[in-house]
Amino acid sequence: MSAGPLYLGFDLSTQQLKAIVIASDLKVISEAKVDFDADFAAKYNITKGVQTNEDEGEVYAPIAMWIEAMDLILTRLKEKECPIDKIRGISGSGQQHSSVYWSEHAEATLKKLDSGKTLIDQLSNAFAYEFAPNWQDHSTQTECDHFDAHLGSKQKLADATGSAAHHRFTGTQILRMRRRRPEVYNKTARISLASSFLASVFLGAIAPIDISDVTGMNLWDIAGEKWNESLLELTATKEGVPELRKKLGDVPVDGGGSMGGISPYFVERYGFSPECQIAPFTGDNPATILSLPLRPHDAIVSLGTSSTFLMNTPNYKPDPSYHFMNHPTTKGHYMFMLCYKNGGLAREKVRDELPKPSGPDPWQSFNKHVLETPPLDVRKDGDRAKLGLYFPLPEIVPNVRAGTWRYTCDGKDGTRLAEETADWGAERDARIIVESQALSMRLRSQKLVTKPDEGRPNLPAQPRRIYLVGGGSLNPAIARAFGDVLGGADGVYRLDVGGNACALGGAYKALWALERRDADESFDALIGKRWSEDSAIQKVDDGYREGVFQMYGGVLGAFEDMENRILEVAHN
Ligand code: XUL
Repeated sequence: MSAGPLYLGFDLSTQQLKAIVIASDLKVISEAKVDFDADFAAKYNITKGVQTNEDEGEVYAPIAMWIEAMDLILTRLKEKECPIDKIRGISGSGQQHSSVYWSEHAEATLKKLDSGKTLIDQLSNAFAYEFAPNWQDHSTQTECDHFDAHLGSKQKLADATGSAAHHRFTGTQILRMRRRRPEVYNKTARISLASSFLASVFLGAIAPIDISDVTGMNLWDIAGEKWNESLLELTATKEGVPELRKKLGDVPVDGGGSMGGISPYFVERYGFSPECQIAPFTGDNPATILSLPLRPHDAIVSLGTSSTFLMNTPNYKPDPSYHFMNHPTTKGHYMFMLCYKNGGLAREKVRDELPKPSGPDPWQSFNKHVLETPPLDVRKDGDRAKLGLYFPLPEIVPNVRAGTWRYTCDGKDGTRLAEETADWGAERDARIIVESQALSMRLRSQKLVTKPDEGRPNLPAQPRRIYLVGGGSLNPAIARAFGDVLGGADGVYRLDVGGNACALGGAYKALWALERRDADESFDALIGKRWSEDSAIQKVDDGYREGVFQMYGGVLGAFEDMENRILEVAHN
């Protein structure tokens, strides 16, 4: 066993509560999880961790289930003989945007928890509402319209808060709560996010909302580092602002340090040391970028059923179609996030149009066509470049209805864009769909990247490293095409930190929060020194290729024009 203190990270996601314990040298010591459907489906009447009210578009989780899960996961860690007494710090993550409405009894109840009883037996009077709206909730269209209009435009809302209005963002959810369930809103003494809710129970007091997770609310003025007064007025009415401020509390700008010692409940019941400190918990996407020492201009591309693009950047250039959030540990840096609905399923649809391969790998023919088709299907000088959008599901980035569109343009400079009405065949679609997914990411991140300072002064602006995660990261043809389009001065890597990236990011955050020399020692510097690259990442592509990268640059404007033309006729 590694000597020295241990750190515990949690992740309260939609379907599970996970825990991971690491040593100071980042070795994983113990893991446990509670799976809401497997452990509690019948008791809490949930499917995939949530209940739904389809008539109103509401999706929510029972808070009692989360609380039961907390005792259960600690019991499981204990059963696995995790040395709980050596844990010196706890942090973690929660699904973003989800909100918890505490009652006036919450503070007092959290403070005097009796270790002879379970949490659920004691916390039943601590909530004004028994459910937490989930990030999949889409009941807030009216509230989104009000948020988008309130500062003048979607762009102005994004400028101020990092994002345009989204159904799941907590400000719109709180506004709806006040209008739809005024008795709940009036009874609410404090509002937590999923992350600060979890932290509160461990702290035995209501924990402040985290500086990164607060930027998933449409209420936080990022530049001013304070609640946006005008948006508070929209949410609570002018007279209601002081009351709403009390409910939301103050937000410390430092994501590190300790918020206080662990509640005696956990010391007495599970054997934690009274020295164990609670560090700020954050959102699950911010925690993902803490599961490795992600340096400025590094990007993570998650290729799952949907796709996500995350980047650590010092540049703040908001736009209604994506998100900027405060970086969870580094002041002045941001997490740039693109969330696409169409990813792996769209690629599979194209794959299934091709003749079924004879071998065991269902991707064999798809990959062959991705690799054998030249970039943009330009085979010789004068050939037109092929571009497309392949959305079996309505997309958010950009906001268009489901559909497939194919276009061509001049292969050199992107001029003479024209819609292609004929189908050019699934063989070509294989390359074009992967390129188009990467081109969309390049288009939206192009203003954020800078020339890499890797001793190669002639390199154009691009991400430093690209880390691929999720199912698609196992596919070498997809890695190659993403490298062709996005570059990556230091290459494309497959990142495998196990199935527990957010909890691991939480554990690393606890370590950094409590072991940093001073507030200036950055997360990536501290974790970078202890991180063993070899066990977590594997280089899968060289990334930047001279000539090819520039070729995609030549059609980026045409790709944007294509999206705009499609948006004119097919806006969601
Ligand atoms: C991000 C979002 C989801 C949840 C998942 O904006 O809503 O990624 O954080 O738990």
